[in-house]
Order: sequence, then structure tokens, then C-alpha cells
Amino acid sequence: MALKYYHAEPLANSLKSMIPLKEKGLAYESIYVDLHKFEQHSDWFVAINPEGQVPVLDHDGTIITHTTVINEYLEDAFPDALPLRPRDPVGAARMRYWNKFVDEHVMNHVSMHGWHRLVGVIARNIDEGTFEELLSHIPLPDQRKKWSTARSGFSEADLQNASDKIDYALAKIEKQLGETAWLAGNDYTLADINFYSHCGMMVERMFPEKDVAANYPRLVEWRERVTTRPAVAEALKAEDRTAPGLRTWSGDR
Ligand SMILES: N[C@@H](CCC(=O)N[C@@H](CS)C(=O)NCC(=O)O)C(=O)O
Repeated sequence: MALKYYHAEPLANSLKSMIPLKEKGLAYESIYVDLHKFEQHSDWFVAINPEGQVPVLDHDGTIITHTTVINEYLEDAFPDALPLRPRDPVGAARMRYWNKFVDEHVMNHVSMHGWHRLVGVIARNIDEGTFEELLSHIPLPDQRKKWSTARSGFSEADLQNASDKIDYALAKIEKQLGETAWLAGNDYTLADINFYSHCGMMVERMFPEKDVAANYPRLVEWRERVTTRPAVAEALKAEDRTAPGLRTWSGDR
């Protein structure tokens, strides 16, 4: 059995499937893909994932992409390892509800703010001709547009809309954590890992104006419970090769 995990810094999608690998104690070969050098769009990587995105799981030569799919695949392929999906149908449905919510209503909105601050800086430092050439190698049309917009700058209206959606998500999660210890019930699941990786771990650093400590105390307490899990702490230690000057929102790691 051989697992390879192609990933970038331990943040967002790259972190989201790294945590389950660590939680389950699965040995894997870690292959770093340098997003700042556009390695995700290079021929060698697109041959592995034609969509040109990280992360990717290679299990004995079978390629699995998209973090929510990868994480459920790990549940099915390694049933003896620590389960992160409830085994009862109701629990599994609740977990999937929260995964769907994070995938559809959180991830892209946080991502827009991250891209605005981090990817925008990278994109603006590239001269026009080189940038056009880089764009031509991006396989997904939506990603091509996102890179273009990051260079010119997201509109204030779009950034505000994303921020409003994040407010809605934070309030919804705060409410849920008043009813259950974890998002999907009494157990820590893939849903917690999903929200943590995309938003929970960095929400204060990214959005200091939201005064998270005062407004969402249960979320802060939940975040500490996730952060102090040995597997999560180990994943967060994975090397961050972001150039120091660009660590505007990936924090001080
Ligand atoms: N739905 C995908 C999204 C993957 C994704 O957005 N990956 C980002 C990194 S967090 C990426 O590869 N970005 C670089 C690019 O698109 O050029 C998943 O869940 O894996």
C-alpha cells in the first residue's frame, strides 16, 4: 500500500486532506507543489491532475482529487483507521450537510479574501506578457478568471458580499456549537476539519474587524480543541515555503 499526497502549504484545501491522513496514522509520501512557481499548472502536475489544482491523493497509482472526495475515500479505503465519518446514517448525513455548507458557502468566500491579499500581490509582480503566458496554462476556465481578477483586484462589492457570507457562516456555526460539541454532533468529524481548514484556523488573523473572540466564543473554544489535537498540530508544522514577504494571511508560521 503506497500513498502519495501532493499539496501546498498546510492551509485551506492542502490542510483539509492532510489532517485526516495524520489522524488516521496513514504513512504517505509528501510531495510539495509550489503554487508560487505555478507548479500546479506545469506539464508534470497536469499529467497527474488535469484540473491543475492541489491537493491530490495517489493511492497505489489511483488518483483521487477534491478534498471532500479524498476525505470520504480515506474513510472507505481504510475502515480500520480512526473514523472521522459517523458510522450511523444520521450522523453521516449531518456530517455531509456541514461539508456541503462549507464547500458551497464558506470556502470560496474566504478564498476570495485570501486571493485578494496574497495571490493579488504575486500576480501583480509578474509582467503582463509572462502573466498572459501563465494564464494560458491554467486548465480550468474559472481558475483562469480568478487569477486574472486577482491581478486586477476583486471589486469592493464582491469582497463585501464574501464578507457578509462569512458573517452568516460564523453565526450559524456559533449557534450549532451551542447545541452540539462538534459540528455534526457529539463526535469530531470531517466537517470540523473542513471548516477549520478553510476558515476556523485563521479567521481572527484574516478578519480582525469581526472581533471573533467577543462575538463567537464557542467557535474560539472549538478552534482550540481542534488546534491542540496532536494530528492537527503535526499537520500545521508541515513546512511553509511561502516567501516571507508574502505571508500576509497565512500567519506567522
Ligand atoms: N474543490 C477543490 C479545490 C482545490 C483548490 O482550490 N486548490 C487550490 C489550493 S487551496 C489551488 O490549487 N489553487 C491554485 C490554482 O488554482 O491555481 C478541492 O476541494 O480540492
